[in-house]
Amino acid sequence: MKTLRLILGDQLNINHSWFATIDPNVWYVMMEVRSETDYVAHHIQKVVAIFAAMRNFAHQLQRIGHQVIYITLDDKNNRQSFPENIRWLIQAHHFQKFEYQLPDEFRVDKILHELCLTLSIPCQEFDTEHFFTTRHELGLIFRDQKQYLLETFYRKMRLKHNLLLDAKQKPLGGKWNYDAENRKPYDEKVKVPPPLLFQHRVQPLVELLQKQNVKTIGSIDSENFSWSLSRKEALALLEYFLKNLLPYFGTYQDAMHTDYPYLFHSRLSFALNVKLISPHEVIEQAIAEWQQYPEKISFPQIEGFVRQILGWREYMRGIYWLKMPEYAQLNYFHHQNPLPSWYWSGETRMACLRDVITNSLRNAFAHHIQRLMITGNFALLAGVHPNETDRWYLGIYADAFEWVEITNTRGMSQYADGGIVGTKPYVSTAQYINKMSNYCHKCFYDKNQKVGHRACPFNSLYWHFYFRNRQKLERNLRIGIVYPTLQRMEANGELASILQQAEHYLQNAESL
Ligand code: FAD
Ligand code: DLZ
Ligand code: SF4
Repeated sequence: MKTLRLILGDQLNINHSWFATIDPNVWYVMMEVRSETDYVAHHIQKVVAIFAAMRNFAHQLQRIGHQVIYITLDDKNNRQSFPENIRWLIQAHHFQKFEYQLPDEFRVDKILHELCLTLSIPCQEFDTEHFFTTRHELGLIFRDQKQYLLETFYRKMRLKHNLLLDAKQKPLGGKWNYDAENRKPYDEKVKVPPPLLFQHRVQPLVELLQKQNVKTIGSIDSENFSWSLSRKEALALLEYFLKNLLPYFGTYQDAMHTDYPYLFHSRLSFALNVKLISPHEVIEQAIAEWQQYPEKISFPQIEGFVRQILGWREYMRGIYWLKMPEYAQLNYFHHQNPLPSWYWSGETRMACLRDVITNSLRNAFAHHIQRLMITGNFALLAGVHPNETDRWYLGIYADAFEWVEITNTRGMSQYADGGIVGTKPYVSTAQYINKMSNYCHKCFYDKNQKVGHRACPFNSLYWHFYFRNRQKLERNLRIGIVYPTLQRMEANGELASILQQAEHYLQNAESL
């Protein structure tokens, strides 16, 4: 039966069983389409990386003998959306069957479902053979439960996949989670290795996007494009991480530093999310490296890394499929403010935000704590509507795909889901930022002041946030001494001026 198989831009898994045999009746289609370039303003590096990786993948398939139809953005036959192109191909080439791999995104899943209802030929969907869990596994694990704790999920995954366990199925080292040991600021005791940056020439793709008037954000060095764009490069990135960065990954996971945008992070998220590399092989190789060099890689480093991929990454996907589409509407605090326009330029006097935003625009990357405790922290304190925050995160990072972006942003960072993902809102004053970074050293604002012309905005906005959300948060045991402290500040008269300062900053957020 003459069959058309769709491969999406984030389904570049060469080890998928589809590709094990060459079948002259099967045609693969990959397409660059405006429906995907335009659903949000993406960072130019994100679009270029996806297109370049797609083109490499198509060539790889062709080299091993598969038949590939590749529709470029400027192809005159391009209908610029998945369903329109598929309908046209089926008609033009008389395909008798249509097959696709389960998309990771709810929107695309719906589009393909609806398309199949209207086609007169049979359709079949296949698993992507990428994740540890099925779409609905998390929902089954937490059936009938009100809380979805990462820790519970993570332990189940360790047991199910027999990872980092002793012969009695107990966690190696005696503890499941070594997070408490993974919170050091960067103290310069070890040198930060330079990041492994590839050097691609992508000028033709940049010109294509310009000619087609695709609206993008951020900048690109089109002569030295550094993202990993093939499986070979993704494996090299993993190898580099294991040899050079894993030994300090956990220790400095939460650290931030102006000189080192990547510190000891792997930068594997883009390659993982477009499936150039699988989470199974990343974890297997990391564990093998630790087993070979236990004196170089201590147990908390490997446990911390495995937790990110086996725990957080799969957990976020599970929550996504359990809670969408309602999840995308949640706004627990009823926040309505716009995102300050300097999120798109980095032009603010706040050194921490300036550094993270400028680097995000330059690199299409920020590491986890920068996303959570700098840009996310401020947006939540400033009462920004989660739609605005989501749109920013979905656009700016090369690794941003809705299933992992929205759960991290709307859930973990903005607490707009009222505590499905996080057990408390991740907000802080300058004290935390100063402890974990060197940002405050050269800031216009004073990290120690709560009120006054130069008072750090985080210091008053933090108390304003807790004050205005008292009813929703007061009973949350994880928040600890916040409300007793707030009460004391109220009693001694300190609070009124702090709230006034915060009001001033909220009204003038644009000019911070
Ligand atoms: P490392 O620090 O080296 O971690 C290794 C791997 O663990 C990552 O590559 C990633 O696959 C996985 N991982 C770590 N933390 C998480 C997490 N919280 N959720 C899911 N996977 C995780 N990650 C994305 O892949 N896409 C996003 O769009 C995205 N948006 C985020 C938005 C916010 C507000 C926050 C707080 C986090 C977001 N994350 C997102 C998670 C995390 O920040 C990135 O995965 C990480 O920074 C990628 O860099 P890395 O590959 O060097 O990760
Ligand atoms: C993110 C993205 C972009 C910008 N462009 C394309 C594209 O032109 N063609 C394509 O197949 N995929 C693209 N993607 C990734 C898709 O948005 C992604 O496959 C869906 O989010 C998966 O559900
Ligand atoms: Fe950020 Fe405040 Fe520190 Fe400035 S003083 S870098 S605004 S935390």
